[in-house]
Amino acid sequence: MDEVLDRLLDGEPVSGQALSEELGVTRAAVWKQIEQLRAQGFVIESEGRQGYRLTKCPDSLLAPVIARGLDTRWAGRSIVSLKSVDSTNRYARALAAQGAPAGTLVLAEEQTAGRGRRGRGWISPAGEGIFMTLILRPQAHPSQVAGLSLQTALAVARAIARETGLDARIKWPNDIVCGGRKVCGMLLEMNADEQSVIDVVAGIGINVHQRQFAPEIANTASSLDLLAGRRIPRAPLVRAFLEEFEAADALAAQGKDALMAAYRARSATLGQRVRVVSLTETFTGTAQEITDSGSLIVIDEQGARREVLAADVSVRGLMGYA
Ligand code: BT5
Repeated sequence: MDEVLDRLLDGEPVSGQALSEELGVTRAAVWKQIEQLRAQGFVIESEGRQGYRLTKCPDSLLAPVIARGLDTRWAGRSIVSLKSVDSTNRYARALAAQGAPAGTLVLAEEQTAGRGRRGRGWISPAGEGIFMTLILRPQAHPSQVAGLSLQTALAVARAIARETGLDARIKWPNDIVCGGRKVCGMLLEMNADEQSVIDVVAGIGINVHQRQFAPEIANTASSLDLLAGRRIPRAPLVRAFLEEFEAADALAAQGKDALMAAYRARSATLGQRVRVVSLTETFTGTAQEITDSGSLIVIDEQGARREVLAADVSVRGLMGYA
């Protein structure tokens, strides 16, 4: 189906005969694929002798749609687009284990067991969001991969801002907030031995078209459509993310300072009053910086410098923390 769609995306009419010859399949097979595309909302006119012409593309995440106009060297150069999957991170880890190259992107219309951090879930209704995982193969020591999470967050925030005009901000460690609401969560998972990283999967869930949310997130979550006041198409946002990821990669290659400066400019947390809730304690302070290992440094009320790694951090003025 991908090849037929790719050919139709050229915009020119193409005959069933030409398609069947070019792709080496029967005309009946071509017709079947055209019907499958139509069932997914692609408007394909049959213009007599001239053949098939694509006149309307739905809000699709199929690989050829994403690939059209994608301006990257390696990110998203191979795309696996799934209708439904338990978790794109789980799927991508299996692909990575089989040797999938860096830059392979797994996308799904729906997740039936989307994962958050520490055993939590990610609500992933069909057709409403972007659920995707990028496979990375950094040449790095396991202690250095924290930078990848900053890079991913920066790329997503910039992509959302670029495509929607919203002021998308990064809430440490892995949320993107717009208008004080969570619109995106990220989950990076690493596969490494003691010496080196084998692969990292960067999973990203973005709320795009939702108009309603499950009761447990109704007060904290929103979607890009609701916040922007218009329908945000998903494919351009996926492309923007891939392009911004490569741009952030180039920044990271210049050194940590360059990446951190760009990150700081998009942070909802750094420089703000925060409340830290960990398994063992709760305290308030001012978020100051992020260390190389990815910890948040908070200066507490007594002026002590505290390193926060695994905790929930609320930012004053955001999501109900007054
Ligand atoms: C995250 O975890 O925010 C990371 C979410 C990563 C999801 C992506 S989707 C593609 C890839 N494949 C996967 O299986 N996962 C990744 P955490 O910070 O633990 O936040 C989870 C919490 O956010 C939940 O306990 C809910 O309270 C809330 N939540 C769940 N679904 C949400 C949604 N769609 N929008 C906003 N908040 C949500």
